[in-house]
Amino acid sequence: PAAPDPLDFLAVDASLSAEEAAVRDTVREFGRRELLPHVAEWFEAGTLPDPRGLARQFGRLGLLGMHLQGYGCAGASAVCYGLACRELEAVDSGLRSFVSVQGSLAMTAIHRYGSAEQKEEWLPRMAAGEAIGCFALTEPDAGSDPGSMRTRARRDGTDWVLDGAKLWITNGSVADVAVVWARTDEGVRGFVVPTDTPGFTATVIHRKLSLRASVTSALSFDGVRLPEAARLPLAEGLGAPLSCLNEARFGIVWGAAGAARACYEAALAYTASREQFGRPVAAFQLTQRKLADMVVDVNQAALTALHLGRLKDAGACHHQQVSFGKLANVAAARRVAAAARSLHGANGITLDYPVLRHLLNLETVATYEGTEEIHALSIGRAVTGISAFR
Ligand code: TGC
Ligand code: FAD
Repeated sequence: PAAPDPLDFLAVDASLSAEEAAVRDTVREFGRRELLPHVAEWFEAGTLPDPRGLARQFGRLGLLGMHLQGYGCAGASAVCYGLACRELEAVDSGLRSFVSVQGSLAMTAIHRYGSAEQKEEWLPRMAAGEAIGCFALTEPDAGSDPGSMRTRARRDGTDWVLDGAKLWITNGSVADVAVVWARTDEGVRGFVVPTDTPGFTATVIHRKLSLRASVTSALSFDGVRLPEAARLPLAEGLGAPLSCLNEARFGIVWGAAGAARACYEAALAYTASREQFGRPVAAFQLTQRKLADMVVDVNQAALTALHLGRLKDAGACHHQQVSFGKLANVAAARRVAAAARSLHGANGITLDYPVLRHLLNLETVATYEGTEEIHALSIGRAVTGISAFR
């Protein structure tokens, strides 16, 4: 057998089909050409300077709602979507987040729970990147426990009136449409809210030290009046938003593998060229231990992602298995990014190298879409049959 490729040690990518490899190569090439040269600048500025331009570029590549069928969406397999997430997050978690929020969250909510009119109105434009969506579940006092949300929608004749606040909403200030989850007398319901509706305001959150190449916002709803046609007719209860989260979490399983790979590749290159004590840093046993641990983490993460992708394409991926992937791969990526940063010495604390940027981003990735603790408790509940959430 051939010696392992240092950049794909377990030859995980060798099992990809030609179509899957083509998606990987297209997104990787796009990321390296169009995104990577600018991303440190965006991270330093703490924003995405041209979210609409970016959305249109993602749309042209078919990355928005990539796994959805019809309405101008690519109808790709779960593995193809995962590979796209992996290659985007190898550049920066903020860019994968942009695609996750648009496709896995906002578009999936409309595609799965929307009326024919809602789908026709929003999905083709969102797939093309002509309209940007956000997904508003988290509130100032309801994060891990979204079932305690306070945002409320009450009926007023044939209309609904929405009052409340959401926090930490990716793309909230640049969105044309917000999928907002609210408590009603009938339980949790979802609403498709055009962001120019009177009473809707979005404010950018500043001073983030993580996911800086991403717009994060606070939303407030002050008597936002909506017709019945704005309610997602098929969404009944908290299970509806949670089912959308599974889609985004699946993308994160792959994305974290991409961030880990990028940090490992940076460390491998850096330690080969940096010399101390008359030898490349890569020659020291302590470095090789770190590199070996990274190889294990990076390849196990890639395997986990691909396995879950194959299960998902077979219609057999349970949300508790997605929790496994999110917990395992984000933890692996954090270990790899921390070790890679240390191997870069002082250079590792700058934006000239990607390692600290990834490590900082991964603090968010470990927090959103269910914290580490939440996924641990989901797995704990699955294997014991006992809920330790409350
Ligand atoms: P629980 O009683 O467990 O469940 C309520 C109903 O929902 C069902 N369910 C799920 N369905 C589909 N997928 C899942 N993952 C599901 N988890 C639960 C469940 O079967 C039940 O259905 P039914 O018919 O029996 O009523 O609810 P709980 O209140 O005990 O909460 C469970 C818990 C803690 C796991 C859940 O609340 C949770 O996942 N919390 C974390 C919240 C979270 O992840 N928020 C993310 C916000 S969006 C975001 O962060 C975007 S970041 C940007 C980016 O993605 O890049
Ligand atoms: P809390 O829920 O307050 O948790 C605090 C700590 O308590 C954590 O360590 C948590 O694990 C722990 N904890 C909580 N409950 C338990 C328990 N039962 N047992 C043990 N430990 C527990 N949300 C959206 O709706 N849409 C978005 O687009 C979005 N984008 C985001 C972008 C960024 C940059 C960030 C940082 C967050 C984003 N979020 C978004 C919010 C994100 O989903 C929440 O931050 C996350 O769900 C955690 O909620 P919290 O921050 O309120 O933390």
